Amino acid sequence: MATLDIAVPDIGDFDEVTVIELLVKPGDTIKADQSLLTVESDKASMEIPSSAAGVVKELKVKLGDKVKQGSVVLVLESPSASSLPGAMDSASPQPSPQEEAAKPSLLPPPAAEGRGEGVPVSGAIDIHVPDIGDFKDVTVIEVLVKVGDSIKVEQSLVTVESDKASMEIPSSGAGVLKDLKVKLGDKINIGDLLAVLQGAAATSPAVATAAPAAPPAHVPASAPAPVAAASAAPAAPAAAAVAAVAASAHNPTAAPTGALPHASPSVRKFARELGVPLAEVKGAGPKGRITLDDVQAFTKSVMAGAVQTLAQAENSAKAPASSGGSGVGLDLLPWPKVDFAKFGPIERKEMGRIKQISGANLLRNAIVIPAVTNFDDADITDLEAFRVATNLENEKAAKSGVNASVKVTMLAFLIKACVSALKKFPDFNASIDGDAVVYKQYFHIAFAADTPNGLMVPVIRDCDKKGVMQISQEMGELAKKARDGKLSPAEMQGACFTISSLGGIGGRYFTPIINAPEVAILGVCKSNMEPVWDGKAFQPRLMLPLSLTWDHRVIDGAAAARFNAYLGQILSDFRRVLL
Ligand code: CAO
Repeated sequence: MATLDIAVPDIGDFDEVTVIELLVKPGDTIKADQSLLTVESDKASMEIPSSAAGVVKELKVKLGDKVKQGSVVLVLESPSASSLPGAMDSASPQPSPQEEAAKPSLLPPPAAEGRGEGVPVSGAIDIHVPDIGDFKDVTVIEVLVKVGDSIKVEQSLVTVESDKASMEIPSSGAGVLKDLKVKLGDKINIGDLLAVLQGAAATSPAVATAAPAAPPAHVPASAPAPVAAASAAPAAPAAAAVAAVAASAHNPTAAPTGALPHASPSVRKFARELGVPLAEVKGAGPKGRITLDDVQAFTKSVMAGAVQTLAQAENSAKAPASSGGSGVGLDLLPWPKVDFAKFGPIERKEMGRIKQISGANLLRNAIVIPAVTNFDDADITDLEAFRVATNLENEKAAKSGVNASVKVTMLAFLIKACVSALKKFPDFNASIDGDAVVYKQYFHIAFAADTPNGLMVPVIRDCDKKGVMQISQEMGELAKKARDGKLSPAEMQGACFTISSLGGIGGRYFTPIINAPEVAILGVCKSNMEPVWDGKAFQPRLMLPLSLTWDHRVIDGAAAARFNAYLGQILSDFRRVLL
């Protein structure tokens, strides 16, 4: 059994191409001419075929590697050594440059003499479809230029597609586009007139007149197409085009990982540079093909927070993998575009950074979490009396120099009460992580702080181990830091549960948005003296409105009602915290 190194064949003048897909793995039995991997340049994508049959012993490349002609991509155990181009007996010496030059090339011959390389051309230049190998009747799926455009040599004019490949057809000359001879959907073949330029520049080595059809460029083991040309000869763009097309852009049946998105190589490259997951982009082109505009529109939607990529949704929401669904964007209507100035005077102000960041997070949390809000009231009459009395004592003590004055806030009591409730109802002190729920055994509580720059959410750590006084003091310090814009990222991380208090402002109830990956948030509003029936008579009681929003994936409605009721009990008689 011979061992063969399978190398990248001649791929025209593509210096280096990137491996974007591996189509085989060690142990696979492959046939001669079977596609091994997909490589891509900015102009074309192509599959690299095997020049021999056998069993894959070792892959020599991985995703993202750059390869060029001659790069060994895998080692094959083959029952019979192949002499086909691209296969090298790894035990045998490498051919000399002279031998190499004498070998048949995969390319058509270099541009015929007298085609005017570098010679300025003025007047009309006919641009024909170059040699595109043995592909016939390829469809124009994208027109990249328009009449009046200034065209450079090798600038892509149209994108064509067959069932195996997509590629951009470059211009072999420079000048102003006078006439485009093809339109979307047209079928074109080698030598067809593509465009007419008003020339004022040099032509490339490629044909500026109809190119004679050359033999196919790729290297099917069954039908090699040797052409007597030195492989060291510079490949003309037309030749590159041949190599690009003849090697297929994508073969879904061969790809173990599923189909590549339907897009031209340049669009794929653009998407890769931006980190856009093409598979999640909806193509508006013919047959659902993804265009440059589609990628740009998708990027804008993600940046605006209107759409999440699948990875974002998975990372942030940690949606259970078993939940099914495609996870693809919400396909929302575009945001209404209104010229407000038409209706009256306006002033436009850019949104601050904090608002932009928190806005995107709030939107995600509002959309992704199945949230429900329960409303309740807690009787804090006695607690408020105790708080006021404590503050008076503190003030007195501070005045007499016994200790520094710390103002005890209702929010600090609420934090202690919530820690008790979280201990009793651990589902509220949890986070979703994939298919699992993580239950936290620590009690870090966040509170929403209104600042001139927007909403900030600092975290008080280990509230179970701290007294109301210490919590009040830390809260005051963190709230000041938030208002001064001095909170560190660490001071806003690690929370288990958040409290948002509008008590100092007013209102009755609201529906706070859960701060993912937490699963619940408590909103409190301004307490009011209300008549409360005690079974015999109405009594004036100070009632605190509670709004508890919870994630229905982890918490049930009954548990939420119990959580609120328990909070109410503690707040009405704080001694219960000790029980
Ligand atoms: N009922 C009645 N009065 C209340 C109250 C309540 N539930 N909560 C606070 N108060 C009172 C306080 O006792 C204080 O009164 P005094 O000045 O007479 O003592 C006054 O309201 C102001 O309190 P405060 O709001 O400054 O202090 P706090 O400790 O209650 O809250 C903080 C601190 C940082 C949470 C708060 O300043 C804040 O930023 N709240 C806004 C939070 C927010 O924006 N949430 C919305 C998020 S969703 O968009």
